[in-house]
Amino acid sequence: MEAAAKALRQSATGKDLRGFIRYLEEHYPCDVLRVAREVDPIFEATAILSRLEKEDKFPLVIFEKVKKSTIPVVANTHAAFHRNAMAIGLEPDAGPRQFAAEYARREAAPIEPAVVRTGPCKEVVLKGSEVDLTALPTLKYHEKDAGRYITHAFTVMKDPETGIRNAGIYRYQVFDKTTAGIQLSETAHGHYIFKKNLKRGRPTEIAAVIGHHPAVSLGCLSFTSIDVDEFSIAGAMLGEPIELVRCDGVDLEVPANCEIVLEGYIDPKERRPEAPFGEYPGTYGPQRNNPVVHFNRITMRENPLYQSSFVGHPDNLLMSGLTRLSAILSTVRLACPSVKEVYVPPSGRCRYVCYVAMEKLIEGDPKNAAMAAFAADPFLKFVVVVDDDVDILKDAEVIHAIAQRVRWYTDTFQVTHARGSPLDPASYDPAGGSHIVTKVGIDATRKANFPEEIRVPGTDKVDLDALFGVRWREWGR
Ligand SMILES: Cc1cc2nc3c(=O)[nH]c(=O)nc-3n(C[C@H](O)[C@H](O)[C@H](O)COP(=O)(O)O)c2cc1C
Ligand SMILES: [Mn+2]
Repeated sequence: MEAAAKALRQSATGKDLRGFIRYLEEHYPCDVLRVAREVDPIFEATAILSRLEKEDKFPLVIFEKVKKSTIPVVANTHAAFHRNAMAIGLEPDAGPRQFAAEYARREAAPIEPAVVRTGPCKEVVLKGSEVDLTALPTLKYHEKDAGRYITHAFTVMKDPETGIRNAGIYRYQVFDKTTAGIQLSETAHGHYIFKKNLKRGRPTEIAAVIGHHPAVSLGCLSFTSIDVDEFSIAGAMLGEPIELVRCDGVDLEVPANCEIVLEGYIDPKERRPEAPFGEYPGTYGPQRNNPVVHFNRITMRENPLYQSSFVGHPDNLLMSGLTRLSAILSTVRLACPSVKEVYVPPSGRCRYVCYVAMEKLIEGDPKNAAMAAFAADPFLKFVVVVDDDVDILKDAEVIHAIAQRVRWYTDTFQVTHARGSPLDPASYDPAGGSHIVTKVGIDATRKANFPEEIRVPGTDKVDLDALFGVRWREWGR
């Protein structure tokens, strides 16, 4: 019954980006704001988003007219938690726990994509001298960004060893009509695929896919093995097989119902300075000599939408945080069966910090759980393991457990020189974009002989309404 209701709710949200927007405008009109007047892609669009954020407002925003482009920009798709929940068939009032459970359920039942002959993303084909990245309404986001960026394209590649498809989101700095810089962090499969081709002296073919239903982006961000095609997980998130069409310029397949496809290849030899760029930690990612992509074909819908992600803001952070919980949990539970749940709190930018709640049945387990979390997710730097009566959605409860239950000398461990994110502002050489970091695990569970904690018998049985009527509820309002 519940599964059928979810499927029904989800199919109402559409199969593609425009379908999702139509659904929101019809049922949740407050969730969409349109800007009809012309906006400057250099800081003006992001100033509007940033101002909305200051006011604690996270609607999806459509910039209908961006200076020097005919294509509208769809921004902030993932910035509000409830839109992520709705995208995978949950009620808008679902919380992170329900999201994590539903995401894990779908991830465990992948739906293979289906190749079809053609689709909407092929309505317009641009090749040769018609290829022009500068005609896209790419934005300049933050003050010191090196240029205009494509931030919400999931890039398709194929592993040269296995032939298995890979999809991940990597930023592109637009250099000119046909070239762009790409940042393949050491945390991404895309980096390994590029390196495998590099060893063989071969270019890496890519297709950058822009604009799809948010369930597809959530699926592409699944923290899965390099041997799993993210499109099979994206299908599970969407509740139906992703229809793929073959590209004509590269040996790759892309979703038929996306908005824009950029086809090209990464030159194995060429490097060019890319960035600074305002990144997810809330600091600028440093300039690095990054690979260069040559684009030689663009296909799109007749009146395409361009999707942007506001990196360093909830639009980007939520997407990346929610999609890694299931992989961390399953790895940690493999190591320690009595682990109950995991969370990557927004206070850790949904990337660096992980809380693990467990029923401690065996001494020593908390440290194994922390090691397993580090093995699962290279972004993690601090893992805190607590007893399962601690609500790990609340930072204050976890800090309380650290304050009360940790003997630093025996209950923590550190691993130096481990692989982390090259954007980590506390890496060994943040200005040089080093991905080498130190990881710290903390066992904040109660230890043997922990003093008994105070409690008042009968608290749960007190009926405040019977005692005070509604008056007690007024306090603190
Ligand atoms: C909006 C957004 C931008 C991102 N930009 C990058 C990026 O430029 N480089 C990168 O390596 N990862 C980036 N990521 C993170 C990767 O997409 C993520 O780690 C993904 O799981 C990588 O997939 P892969 O391991 O299959 O390559 C970004 C994520 C989001 C949500
Ligand atoms: Mn992958």
